[in-house]
Amino acid sequence: MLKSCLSLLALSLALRSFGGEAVGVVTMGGRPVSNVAVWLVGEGRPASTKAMIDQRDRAFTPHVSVVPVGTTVRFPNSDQLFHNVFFLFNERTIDLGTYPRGQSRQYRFVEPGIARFLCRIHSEMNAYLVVVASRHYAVTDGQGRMRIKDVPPGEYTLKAWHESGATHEARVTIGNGESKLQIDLPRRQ
Ligand SMILES: [Cu+2]
Repeated sequence: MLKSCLSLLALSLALRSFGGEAVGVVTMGGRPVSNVAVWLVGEGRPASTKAMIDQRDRAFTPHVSVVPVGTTVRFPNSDQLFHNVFFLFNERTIDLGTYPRGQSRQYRFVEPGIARFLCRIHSEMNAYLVVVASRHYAVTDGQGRMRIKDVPPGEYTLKAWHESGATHEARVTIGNGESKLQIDLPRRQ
């Protein structure tokens, strides 16, 4: 028992030292900016997962999210009123319908692209989903900070996207431990 515990501990330490971490602050025109999608394209295949965009207080939450190709996204309605969910994705328009609190719809994204979500009832509601061929991604927080954990050391193409249309692309090297990345997006009006 003790022996297997020790070997588990050794394994977890080995795994920890193997992984790199990409950290940084994304700026736009020199100022930290939130809701920027950041991802690393390398050799690892995307691992599909499950995600959710909630409809709450007349807003889609989160406003910006990133998912790997193959991911199924749920769209529950948590408000006391009807919402509609439709989105534009790779030049297609897909309408998931209009439904009340407690109901949900879902959709599986099988190709990379950027989906823009809207509600036909509340014109102020909008959100973005960035579907990427990557398993290493993040969205910047309110201070523009991002952190991508468990990245195998190696060469990657770093990509970033902001809803203003600003993008960034660069080759980066991720080492063991923390690798600091610097991204300054061009300011768009
Ligand atoms: Cu709505």
